[in-house]
Amino acid sequence: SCHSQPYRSSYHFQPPKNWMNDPNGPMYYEGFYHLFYQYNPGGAVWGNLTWGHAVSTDLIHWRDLEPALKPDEWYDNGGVWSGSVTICPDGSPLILYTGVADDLEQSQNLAVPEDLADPLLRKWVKSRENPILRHPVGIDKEDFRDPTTAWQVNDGTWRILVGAKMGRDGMALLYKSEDLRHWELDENVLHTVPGSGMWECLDFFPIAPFGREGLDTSVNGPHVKHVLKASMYDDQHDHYAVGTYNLSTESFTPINHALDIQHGLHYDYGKFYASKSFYDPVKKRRIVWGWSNESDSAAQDIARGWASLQAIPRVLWLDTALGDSLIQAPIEEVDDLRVGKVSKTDVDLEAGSVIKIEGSSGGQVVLLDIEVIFEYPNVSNVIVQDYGFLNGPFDCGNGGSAQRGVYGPFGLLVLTDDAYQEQTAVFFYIAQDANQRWVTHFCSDQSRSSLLHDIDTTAFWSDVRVLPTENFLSLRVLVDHSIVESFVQGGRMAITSRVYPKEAVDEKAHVFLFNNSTTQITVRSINVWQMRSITVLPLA
Ligand code: DQQ
Repeated sequence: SCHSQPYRSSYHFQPPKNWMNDPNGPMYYEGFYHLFYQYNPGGAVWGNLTWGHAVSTDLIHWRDLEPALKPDEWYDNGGVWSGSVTICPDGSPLILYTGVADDLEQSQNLAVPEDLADPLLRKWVKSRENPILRHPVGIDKEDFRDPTTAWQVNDGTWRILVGAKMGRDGMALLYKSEDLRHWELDENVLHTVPGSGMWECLDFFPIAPFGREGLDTSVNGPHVKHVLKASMYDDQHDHYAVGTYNLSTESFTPINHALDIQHGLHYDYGKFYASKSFYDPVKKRRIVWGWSNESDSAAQDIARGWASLQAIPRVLWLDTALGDSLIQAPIEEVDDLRVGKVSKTDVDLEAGSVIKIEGSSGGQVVLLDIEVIFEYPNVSNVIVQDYGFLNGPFDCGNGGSAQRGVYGPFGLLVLTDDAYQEQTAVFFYIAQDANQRWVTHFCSDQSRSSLLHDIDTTAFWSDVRVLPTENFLSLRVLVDHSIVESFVQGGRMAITSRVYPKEAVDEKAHVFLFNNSTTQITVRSINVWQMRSITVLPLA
């Protein structure tokens, strides 16, 4: 194309053109990873939803195929919406998805591959029994969607969840089946939270008590914990809780953090929504995909001809040090893209200093993988186990990286030009709360990221739990043109942001360490890798 496309991603998935939103039904089948996604074949805005389809052997290099499901039946004419894949005991995959009828009624529907011998599974057949689930009494026809992957319990019967709301109460409706085709609403809802609004794209899966290995969706037992994730329509964030799944009461109970908008845990405190996980039997891991929406105007999306990308696939495991939350890390396949490493150790960052990471100029500096470890500054009483601090005195939205405290802000400037006209700051800020306890915060500040207008430059932040044994703060940042993904303290929290620099593009984008606090900060180590460039291949 003659138009320059500085914001298209390289190693983050996006289709060759048009609109994309939620990841749907990710799975592994006969040598290929499959990713389906909400896709508008007709343009760069939300609408005409089909299931786009792409395949890969390594979750990094993708080939885009023709859409797997199109709106062509009375029950899905208004859109083939989100859903999941279940791998049946015979190894064959089955899609459950939400169809939207012309009158906006949402129903759950089933589709199976036409030819199981085709590892690309290019053709899918909708069941003649569709719709297999209509909205129950008490649930509005427009509040009933996004079926989960099914799991099988001890007696051989199956379960799924469907997101819903009753009044203002978001809930996970539980359905039972003997054959994965005929489903009955259980008298219990798996979980509900008063006042939380509509729950979209539910995800429910087991998690091992120790180690990084993932569990297949039907695994259960006395030591297994479960994760329930709800994409909350009201605040457009993916909320989750680690808890216990009690089969006799068919209920889920969070261990510590309630699954609510005000106090709950997020997968990501930035732009990451409608996520969907799957079990990868090849590398025995649970991987989650999440949608990262644009932050600029629809007019700009239309002019560019595309909108949205998928965050890098993340491996999930239990944070055993805390026991009530997850660790997220980019899949290890990302490391294979690393070239041209620049390293430094023991860097003293004087109060008020900015240090350019030499060697980060030239080449593909808009494609980076950065790992940095700071010494934890010598504050007293740094142990803060409490959560629910989001309304505390630190407010990153008010000044962002231009604030000045004793122990923050310090961190990185990425996609930043030499004159600092444009800078995306990802940084730590350690401050005392109302009870004089030191709390570590992390912020992704987009407020000075672009000279362009019509861009949402909201800052994203949250607190980070730091254990008494941790005398460091770690940060990993993936940069890919218009996406900046930060993984903090080994993946204990994450923030994804979208940025659109005008000047700090191509060879004019640089990386800096900065310390705007009044105290010297020590960088134990920093590694910056440039990443090889990749493009999604269109339909052959
Ligand atoms: N997106 C889909 C719905 C889902 C929403 C429609 C979440 O199925 O609830 O595109 O982003």
